[in-house]
Amino acid sequence: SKSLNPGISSFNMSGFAAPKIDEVRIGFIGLGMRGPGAVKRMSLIEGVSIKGLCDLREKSVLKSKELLKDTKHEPDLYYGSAYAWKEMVDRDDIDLIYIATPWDWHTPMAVYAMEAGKHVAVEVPAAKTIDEAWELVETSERTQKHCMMLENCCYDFFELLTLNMARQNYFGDIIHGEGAYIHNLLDLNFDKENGYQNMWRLEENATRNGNLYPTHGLGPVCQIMNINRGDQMDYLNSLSSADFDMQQRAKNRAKTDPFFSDYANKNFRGNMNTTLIKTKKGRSIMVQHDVSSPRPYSRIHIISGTKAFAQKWPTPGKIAVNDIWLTDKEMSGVEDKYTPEIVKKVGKLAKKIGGHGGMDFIMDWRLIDCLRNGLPLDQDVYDAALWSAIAPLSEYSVANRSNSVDVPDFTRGNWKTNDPVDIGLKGA
Ligand code: A2G
Repeated sequence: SKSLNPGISSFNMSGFAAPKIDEVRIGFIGLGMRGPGAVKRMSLIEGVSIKGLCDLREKSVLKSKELLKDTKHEPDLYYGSAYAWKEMVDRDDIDLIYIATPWDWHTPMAVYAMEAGKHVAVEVPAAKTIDEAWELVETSERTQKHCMMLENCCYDFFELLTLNMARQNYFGDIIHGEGAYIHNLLDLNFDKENGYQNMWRLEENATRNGNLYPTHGLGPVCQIMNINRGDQMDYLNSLSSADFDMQQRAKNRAKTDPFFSDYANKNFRGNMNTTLIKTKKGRSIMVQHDVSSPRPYSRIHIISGTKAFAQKWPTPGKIAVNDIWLTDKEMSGVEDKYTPEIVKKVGKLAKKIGGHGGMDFIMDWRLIDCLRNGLPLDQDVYDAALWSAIAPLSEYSVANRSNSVDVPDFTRGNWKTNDPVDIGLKGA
């Protein structure tokens, strides 16, 4: 398999800067859960022109168009067939395709868009299989188009703060990190009216067993550890608990709704998945996934170094030095000293506009700022491929009594010399 054969990279997209784009012309595909918010946020950013809106459903397209009613944007609308998006992507007056469709469609749409000469911003996870992850890498390298995964958690306030602190050696050597996606989605995943179209997310949980959603927890930890840019993942082990909730819920629902009869007999993925990753430089990462237990939301975000320790959840985030938590006053001092420039610049506006407390806006703003100024994007195709690949690798380990699995090096050796991510820490 390709994952065991590192090969060579035809062109290194890490640090790649595309020619400046004065006005970034965007086409959106997928206007269900995530799309409309992105349309709204992008419409507020200078130097953006929204050219097209696409979804299977006319209703969704019209709803997003409505969000633009008092703005300068007059997008064309695409809907009604499963391939309406191709018509939009084939246009020659679009620079960026923004993809927020079900997971199955992420790679096919991203690849098609890069082939059609467009940069791509794609929701998490960018790929579902190792082959898809390689396809993204090979296509981005060959076409020299950006393929950014929209890992919004890399732009959250405490995550950016700890990244900036790590850069200035506050934590000393980073030894260990933890991330997670722990979010009770039981109701949402079983919601036929307001949930995911055709219950696609329930289907994912009913047919795959592992960490299906690793990127929210991993992204910020990987940036702090310079994964793909100074360090690299080596191997992982993954273990899942049994499912104590989802099949039972499917059985109950099936009593009154035949739609769920199929699901009543499916082997749902376990409530909790825990994956352990070893890096080439000897660090460890733990990443967890649970969307079906009655727990408060958490992405953990633990950074453990030789000099200091950080933990975001339960919020507010805390820092400890010499085994002792900083006081509120000391914490304000840290914030004064280490708040990154990008947060100073757009943090306040982001909080006002919102989107997971502001991080969604910082992400979209930064994407446009990089494209307009011809800067490398913070998340390149290797990050998209690697962070997404943890899902299929975890499935493989879970299916094999948690035995270790090698993690492919999508950079094919370039991790040793790639520069750390910029992300507007020093200026934006
Ligand atoms: O819940 C949150 O908004 C998730 N994002 C998003 O990825 C999706 O899973 C959604 C489900 O309703 C974060 O947690 C940052």
